[in-house]
Amino acid sequence: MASLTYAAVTIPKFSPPISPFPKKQMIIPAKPMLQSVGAAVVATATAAAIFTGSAMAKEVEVLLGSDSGELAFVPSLVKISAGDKIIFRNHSGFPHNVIFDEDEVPAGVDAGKISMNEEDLLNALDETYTVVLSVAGKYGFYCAPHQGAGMVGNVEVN
Ligand SMILES: [Cu+2]
Repeated sequence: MASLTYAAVTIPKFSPPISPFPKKQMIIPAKPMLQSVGAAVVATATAAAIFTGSAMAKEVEVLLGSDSGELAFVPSLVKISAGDKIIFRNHSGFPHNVIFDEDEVPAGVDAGKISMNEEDLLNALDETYTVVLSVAGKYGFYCAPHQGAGMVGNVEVN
């Protein structure tokens, strides 16, 4: 009995903890940079190129699920400029995910590279998925679990 108890206690130590939200690593805090635009621009040419790129990019937030619990992206149409960041934020009615339709992306864009994996789901309130779209054109995306319920959206990148 003692050895069984010992084994039961120690076994979990052999399992490395699995991060449930590996995509979170993709989120880069840009706001502090925005506040130091002036300083960045007068810095070295290399640094200025990097910082102005970040500072000029906009962030647009899209809620997954409406305030009233509707299965929808809010807003469902997003208009941005190339290089802007879209932050999809889990809001209600989850789990959700964000899949760009391979038939509704500009030529040359790999929908898989800008989408979550179909099996990945945002399960917690305010969990986010962030994507930067750098190619102009029209994009269509959907939530895999709720596509049939009309949870779809569009992006226009200029
Ligand atoms: Cu959904």
